[in-house]
Amino acid sequence: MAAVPNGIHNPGTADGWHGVIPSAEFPAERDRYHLYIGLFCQFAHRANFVRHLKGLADFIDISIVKPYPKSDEGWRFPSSDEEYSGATVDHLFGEDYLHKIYFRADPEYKGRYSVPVLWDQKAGTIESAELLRWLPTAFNELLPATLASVDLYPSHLRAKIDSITSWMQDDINFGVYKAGFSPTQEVYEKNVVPVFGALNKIEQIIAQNGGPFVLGKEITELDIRLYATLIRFDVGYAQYFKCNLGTIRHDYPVLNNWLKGMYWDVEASRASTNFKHIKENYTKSTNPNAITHMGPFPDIEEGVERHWSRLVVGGVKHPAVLEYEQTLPNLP
Ligand SMILES: N[C@@H](CCC(=O)N[C@@H](CS)C(=O)NCC(=O)O)C(=O)O
Repeated sequence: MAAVPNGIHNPGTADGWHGVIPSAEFPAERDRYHLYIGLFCQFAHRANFVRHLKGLADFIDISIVKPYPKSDEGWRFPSSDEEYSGATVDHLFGEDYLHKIYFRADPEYKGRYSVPVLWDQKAGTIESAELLRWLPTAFNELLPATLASVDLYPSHLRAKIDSITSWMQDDINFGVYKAGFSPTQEVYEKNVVPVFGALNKIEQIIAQNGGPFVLGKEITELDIRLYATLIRFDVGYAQYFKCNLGTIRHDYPVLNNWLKGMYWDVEASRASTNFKHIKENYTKSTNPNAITHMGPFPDIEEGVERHWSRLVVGGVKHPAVLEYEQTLPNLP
């Protein structure tokens, strides 16, 4: 196997890989890269969403781990594409565990075996927490103009995107995990509050911008980050992460309309969403009797309101939530 270039990853450590496409080491090429994901994972979802939105499915093939079981050895591939609907065998190497892909890149690797992984068939792996920042433009030189021009981080919206990202990541995207993995009652009660403070704030921002996207008429990376978390909210996090001071469908009319619009109107959303994988991930890997909740029904509601001004802005009125919401900055 080729040596991993300096600065991309330090072999024998727990560090991730930090390659970027396109670059001298990693040029944009059809069929060179392979994406490993789990359909349950909101971070992997971002990459798969971009893959569909930007028409990259023809350029980057995909393998999908099963949502459970999860042991110290990490995620598993099914033994056939029929074993668990939506999950696939490892199309590249036929491995049984995802960690074996990491060890192919670095036999002494000491870190986590997480999805997503973008495997470079020529040089090693690239796995990057920054995928959402560069994947949307990575293959632009090979794409038709209609797809190349879809810009999720346009210069005129960057100040707003950066401002919202600074708290949305902590309070919503990672916030649900902080609440869900709280070790004590006190920590849980502290951690669950910012999730809803930030949802209250986003509810207002979308209403101000008039939809259908967070910042108005243009879809941006904010919509992808927020979608990957909120499509899991009522069906997953509200139950197993105890994020239930409210639900999207009951307490957030604007966010719910945004979510429905994303799901029903943006094809890349539906193509990348699998509710069974989302619900069975935590319940079947951590819950003692592995019982998965049936509800809520339906997974996502229908009927997108096209007249955004008809929506009444909602929010969770818990005093601690309202107090936290006041600390979040207004849009620049
Ligand atoms: N570096 C990744 C981390 C993604 C991540 O945390 N994935 C979770 C599933 S949602 C995972 O695979 N965890 C396995 C583990 O940590 O052992 C990213 O942010 O893109």
